[in-house]
Amino acid sequence: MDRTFVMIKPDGVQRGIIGAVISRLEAKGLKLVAANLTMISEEKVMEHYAEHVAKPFFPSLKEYIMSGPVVAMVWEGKGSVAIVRKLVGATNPADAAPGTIRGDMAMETGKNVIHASDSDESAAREIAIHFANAEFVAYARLDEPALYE
Ligand code: YYY
Ligand code: MG
Repeated sequence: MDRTFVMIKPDGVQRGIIGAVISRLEAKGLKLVAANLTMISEEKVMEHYAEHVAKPFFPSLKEYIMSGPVVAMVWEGKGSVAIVRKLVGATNPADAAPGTIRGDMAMETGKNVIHASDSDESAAREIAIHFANAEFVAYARLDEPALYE
């Protein structure tokens, strides 16, 4: 089954909306298969945001991501990468559509609540940065037969 990496960023944790964000992914029908409340190390931030390290916003992005705990998660479901990106919405919350997490719960790009992998390749790469195989839990959701055709 397709997997995607999702992270509730420090602003989401500090604002007490962990549950609200997770509820949206659960309600969609996605299955949580790994989760970790953690402080992200500098090494992991550099790896995770490798594509952005040379960009002008990277120093502030790094400081923000390391400013408090994050909730790192892996969510499973058919087409989960594209589905979660849609649920998350545009990078700039001011442009994100109503009904999306960023559209409904955030104000500015630098504090946009949530990260989600942008492709299957990114998902595999990011999952490997943040989780070891032993951290995954295999189980069936009781509603799976009602979710899939
Ligand atoms: O994948 P997504 O999170 O929607 O956006 P990216 O373009 O990959 O940027 C990652 C992250 O960097 C973004 O969520 C906020 C931050 N950022 C920023 O602070 N300022 C920018 N101009 C662009 C991105
Ligand atoms: Mg991105």
